[in-house]
Amino acid sequence: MKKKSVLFIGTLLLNSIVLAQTINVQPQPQQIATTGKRITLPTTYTLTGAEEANPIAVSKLQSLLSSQPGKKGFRILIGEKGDKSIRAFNRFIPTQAEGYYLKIDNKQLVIAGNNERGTYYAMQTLLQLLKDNQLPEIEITDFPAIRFRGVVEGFYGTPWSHEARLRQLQFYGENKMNTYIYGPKDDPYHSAPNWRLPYPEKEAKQLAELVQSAHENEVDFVWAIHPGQDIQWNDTDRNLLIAKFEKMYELGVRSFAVFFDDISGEGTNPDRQAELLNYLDDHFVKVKKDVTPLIMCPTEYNKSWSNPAKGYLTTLGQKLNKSVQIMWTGDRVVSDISSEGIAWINERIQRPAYIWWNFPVSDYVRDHLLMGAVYGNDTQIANQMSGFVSNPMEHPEASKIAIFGVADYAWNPLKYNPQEAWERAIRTLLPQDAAALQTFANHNSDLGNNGHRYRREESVQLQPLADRFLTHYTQGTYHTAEADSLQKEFERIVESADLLLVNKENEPLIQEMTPWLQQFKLMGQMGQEVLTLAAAYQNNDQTTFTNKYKHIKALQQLSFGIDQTYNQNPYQPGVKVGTKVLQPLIDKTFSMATERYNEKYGTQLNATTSYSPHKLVTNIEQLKYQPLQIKTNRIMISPLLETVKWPASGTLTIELERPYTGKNIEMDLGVKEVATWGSLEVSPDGVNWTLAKLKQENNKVTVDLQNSPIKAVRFTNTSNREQEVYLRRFVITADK
Ligand code: 14T
Repeated sequence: MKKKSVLFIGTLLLNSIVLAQTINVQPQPQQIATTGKRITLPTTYTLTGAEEANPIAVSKLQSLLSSQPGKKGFRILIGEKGDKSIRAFNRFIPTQAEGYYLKIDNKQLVIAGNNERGTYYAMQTLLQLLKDNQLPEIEITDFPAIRFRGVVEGFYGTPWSHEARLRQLQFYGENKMNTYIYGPKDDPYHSAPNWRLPYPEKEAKQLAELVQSAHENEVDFVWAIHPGQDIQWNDTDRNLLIAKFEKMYELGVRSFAVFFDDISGEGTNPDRQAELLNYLDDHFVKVKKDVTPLIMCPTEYNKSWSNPAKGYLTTLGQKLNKSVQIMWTGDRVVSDISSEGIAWINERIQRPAYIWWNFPVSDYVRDHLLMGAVYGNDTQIANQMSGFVSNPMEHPEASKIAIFGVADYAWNPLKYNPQEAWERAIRTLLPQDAAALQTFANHNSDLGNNGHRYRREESVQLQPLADRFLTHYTQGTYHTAEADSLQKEFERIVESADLLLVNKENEPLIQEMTPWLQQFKLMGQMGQEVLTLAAAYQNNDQTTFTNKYKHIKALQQLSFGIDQTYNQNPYQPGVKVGTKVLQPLIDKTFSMATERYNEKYGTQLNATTSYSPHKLVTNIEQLKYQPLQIKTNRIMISPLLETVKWPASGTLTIELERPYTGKNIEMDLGVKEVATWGSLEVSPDGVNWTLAKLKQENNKVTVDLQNSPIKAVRFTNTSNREQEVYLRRFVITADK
């Protein structure tokens, strides 16, 4: 008997502990009050309001309840403000659109929305609260701090697949995001010149399906058009635009956006842009009645690109109908939103900005995965923005860590905690292997050097230890205790990579991550072996040193192989992991240990860690980190999206590992008559140089190498002034 009661008290205690831990609503509600008690979902109940309430919410509710409603028992009330069913609770319903009131006690369940979407969000909260057929006794008053929250598929690169988009829309609904802006830069029917054409049948059908799915998840599907690159400010193009909108309307689209970003020329004129948008607003949006307010992305969409003297933004602010939303990425293309920054833009556009946050988009650092926390945006400025949408990576599942954070931030910024949201996101995405995913994400969040100079924290907990170890090691002391702690992390990395590689909980996520997981595992192994190598040197153990050295060289080759095989886009090809703390730690330790060994034993082991056989050498800052790609008999420089400011006497050299039989060189700098200011030279040995004879047709330069031996190629601006060019193509073709 006695035993039993102890057990009983034990269970009770456990229950309340479990309960305290499990009330975790995403995004975090504004107000939440619990008694600590739990109730079991009853089998006999009455249901009031189902006919009037949001049908999507009602059907979600019904799928929870096993039996049909009866005439007595537990009371369930559902409805929107003003409905008879929930009249008694009217005064508890928040006044904000999409807000809701949710009450659960042992007699009743009240699901009351400020509007239909509010009721739906109350249902999403209810679904999260339900665990093992039990609900907490709870009262929640909740509403979003920011009116529009979501995602803009606005990146360059492979657009998301149809299936991926369907999974996204469900995820947005679950996380109380109400907006998906469709604007993939590489959809030809979104941008120039095909924006004028209707979608082909297959694409149209899929878009209609997305619109339907968005509706079922209470997400506004916003279809964006990007006509600025070639639009003519005449009736023809205006009518073509309206006709395209009509087509999209027929597919079910009820929300529209017009993007004027990343264009040049006539399309950038703010008076014309405002005229067109107002025309669309007056003759399309207002006529249709069921179309939501227009959204526009301006050409000057960030402060660093704005030119106050020319008044582009103030013109939009004055001329654009007040109902049109204006997007903004902050002080720079990629930047976090500050209080001063948002005040600056709002004053110019005379309305609260609609924030386009360029995170976790990785189209300018495509070799990295950005899996870190969402942080950096001011948490006190919700009332100064009309919307907050995230531009994600081309990897839809991997982007969900950040999207989850954005959902939490945009719903309730005052309660937002970056680290907690990040951990909850990881647990939600991969409950069984959350620890492994967290290890991976922890070491894969920074972007590395990049043109936008946007950086993120990475390996935060490990960094002090890594720094200490390196400082001591540089001074000549190998701290065994420090090395042991580092070893533990490398072990954890190898284990995490293996667990994730075979994980079956979320296959689309694992599939996206696989090349990076393989690289992560190799990095973990390399870390372990490098520490052992350094220890072997300390112990004067030459045999172990030599063995580990060989193994590390092999791991470096394998890693280089992955980098050259997967994710071979033309911009930042390859697969990089742990670039902020771990890889530098491994590389520096390896170099120092090997140099010391060479010195002590008179050997000539290669202490460098550059795995590429060929090298790019330049005195032009912008090009220093441009990767080289090697494909069979071709060596090429990755092209750049933005212009290159090539200074006078700026030189770019490609040094080959050894002399090859030269076939030809192709170069496209996006300009004509390159020979008037630049010279291309070739060298058979890296010492003696001869001027190459250029053949140029339009922007394309070619050099016939006529099978001459070739060890290096360089291009120099020999004029006395800066040249503005594009680096579109630079390829050396050579045999053996
Ligand atoms: F519309 C804008 F708000 C915007 O951010 N446009 C693009 C966007 O599609 C892209 O994903 C993002 C990140 O790369 O930045 C903008 O694209 C750029 C930015 C540049 F600085 C394209 C070229 C650039 F040189």
